[in-house]
Amino acid sequence: MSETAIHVGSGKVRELYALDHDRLLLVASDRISTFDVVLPTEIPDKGRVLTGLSAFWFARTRHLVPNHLLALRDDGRSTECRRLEMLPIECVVRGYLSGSGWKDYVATGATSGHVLPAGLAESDRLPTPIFTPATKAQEGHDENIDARAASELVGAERFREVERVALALYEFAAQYARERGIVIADTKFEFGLGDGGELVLGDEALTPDSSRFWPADEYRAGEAQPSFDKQFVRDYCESLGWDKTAPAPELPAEVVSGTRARYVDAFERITGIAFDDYVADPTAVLR
Ligand code: Q0N
Repeated sequence: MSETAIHVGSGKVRELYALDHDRLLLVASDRISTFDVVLPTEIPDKGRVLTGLSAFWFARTRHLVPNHLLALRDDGRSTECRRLEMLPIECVVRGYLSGSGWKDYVATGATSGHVLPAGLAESDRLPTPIFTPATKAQEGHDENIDARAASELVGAERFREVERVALALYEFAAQYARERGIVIADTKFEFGLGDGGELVLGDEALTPDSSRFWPADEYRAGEAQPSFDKQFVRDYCESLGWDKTAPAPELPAEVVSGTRARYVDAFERITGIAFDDYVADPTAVLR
């Protein structure tokens, strides 16, 4: 007799199911997106790598904030989690100037209301990490918002709390990953509230899908950085002259295997656990 999981939501690469009144099941697929389009070709074990990495961080950041993780399923890609009341903002922390933060800076000298020093270059490390919240767009791109707009959405006191906690999580993880050869340039957290109104970290956290991971040994300020995980995929798609609108091209076997190897490498570098050991027993990341 197995329980019935009711499908309640889809992301580009993940599915969400309700297990009961209090619990959800978050399932990470092997789908991959680039330039905001999901590719027709899957990357074997990508969902397991992201699930294991996220659970590793949840287990190691409990001292900073409670999180929604209840258990990992034996498949290594499914996380049982506490059902939360999610906050209506994306909690982004940037340690480096890239993506929309860089675009905002070029246009205005600021991002999410943080006025930055003049003369910064693309991919520069920021003087100190900054909290740059964004709206949760139903479709299209999230929009960066300032502290006032975010405070209107979650309340001023809750805003100060998520800013403090998100910065603490980023600083902990960025230092940990940097010592293992990976720059976490920026990352997005999603928080919710538990039954007692307490702040709880949800979603997946500190994975290459929710963050920019850069190989530290190739880091050079002043230009766009190669993505740790998706660079082969992007380079291949660019080489075809694909116009970045759906449908995306199929990936050849060597791009698939090279990309899978990058995900597994990121997992093993950060966790210090052999990926095969995780597959044999997902609880290995929780100890
Ligand atoms: C929730 N999302 C956005 C999967 C990812 N613990 C939770 N409690 C209540 N709601 C959510 C969570 C979590 N995590 C998070 N939507 C609902 C990300 N989803 C989108 C759909 O695919």
